[in-house]
Amino acid sequence: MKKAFITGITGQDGHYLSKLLLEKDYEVHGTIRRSSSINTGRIDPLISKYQNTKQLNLYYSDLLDSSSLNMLINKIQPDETYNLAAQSHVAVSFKNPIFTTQTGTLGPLSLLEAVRNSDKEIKYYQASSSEMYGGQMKGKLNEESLLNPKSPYAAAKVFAHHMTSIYRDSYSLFCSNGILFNHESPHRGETFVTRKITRAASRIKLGLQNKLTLGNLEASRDWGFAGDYVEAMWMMLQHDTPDDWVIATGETYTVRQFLEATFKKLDLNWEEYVQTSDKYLRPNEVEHLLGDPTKAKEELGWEPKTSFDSLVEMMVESDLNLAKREKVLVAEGLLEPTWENPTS
Ligand code: NAP
Ligand code: G4F
Repeated sequence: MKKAFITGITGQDGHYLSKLLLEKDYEVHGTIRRSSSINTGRIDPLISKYQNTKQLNLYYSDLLDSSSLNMLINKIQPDETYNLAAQSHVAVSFKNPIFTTQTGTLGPLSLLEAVRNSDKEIKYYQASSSEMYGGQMKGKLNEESLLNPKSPYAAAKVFAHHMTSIYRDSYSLFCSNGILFNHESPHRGETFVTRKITRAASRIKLGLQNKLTLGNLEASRDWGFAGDYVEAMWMMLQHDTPDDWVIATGETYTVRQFLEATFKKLDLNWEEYVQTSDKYLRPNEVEHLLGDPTKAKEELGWEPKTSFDSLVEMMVESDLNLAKREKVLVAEGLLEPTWENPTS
């Protein structure tokens, strides 16, 4: 049984990756952070399913606590390590630049050091990001494209990206970077734009919300499905040699187009409900992202399986079900009605 160590297992990708690896009979070890409210919601079904086995194991840790990372790598001796943990919200990285940078730079470096100092050969995956490109190029971005970070988040990702290749080249370690373009799902955090839109539109449909406030509607992103993208992470660590790969769909859509597609699925006209506010504009916007996944297709045999339309459909269906349950709780007086998520 192979062992995988995953940081950020409670996040969107942590959910899909741990599910994939458990289905492949891996023993999965993941780190969670102490929080005043329970933060394992996304993986609770997996915790229930595997509670009587030793296949899923969780530990308190933090990327800033290098001693716990060292201890865990030594104790678990994983075959594969997936570093998914990060303060992953670009807009928040401008508000909390030091935490974002410390987590995004010292975190991966501490983990790389723990891997380097281990007697066992451990494969390492770094969650790199298309944000590193900065979004000024209109053409398709590949592994050779210039990195031009525009936020504390992206600058930290560039550092970790380079350190991953430096450790690969300097110490002959099996370290790979997955340069993933935006990927979404029903498990996407509610403050990222796609999920903010599908959640709000579903609540509007059921009368639980009457407006949606967004920032820049003209930004465009290459949006794929997270379930497809975690397969690429695993494929990278099964490849003969470590390297860097772009994972994307090769199509880009604006926030406005995502809005239109979502509201249309619910027979609503988005223009009646959506307003914009400077509150959601960023100090330095990444305007346009479009990836070229040719290398991943040719070398890993990876291709996206989910279309833009199917992704929107999947997210709307899930959020409509969530809104229906919320409506019952509000009707029974068990939940206070809220008109718009104030923190999104
Ligand atoms: P996510 O849903 O925001 O999950 C982030 C995870 O990191 C959560 O488990 C979070 O824990 C954990 N975390 C945050 N700060 C931490 C710290 N200091 N120490 C330990 N754990 C910490 O992100 P995601 O969408 O799954 O993305 C996974 C990774 O891929 C991230 O590194 C992200 O930057 C990168 N990425 C994402 C995309 C995308 O479009 N989704 C694209 C490219 C790259 P809590 O649950 O306790 O908050
Ligand atoms: O959904 P977003 O917050 O994602 P963003 O900034 O592209 O970052 C995500 O993808 C990266 C990969 O490229 C990851 F590395 C990163 O961790 C994260 O997962 O914003 C997408 C676009 C932006 O241009 C933003 O300005 O949507 C625009 N937008 C417009 N109104 C909004 C809003 N974004 C958010 N979050 N909230 C809004 O109200």
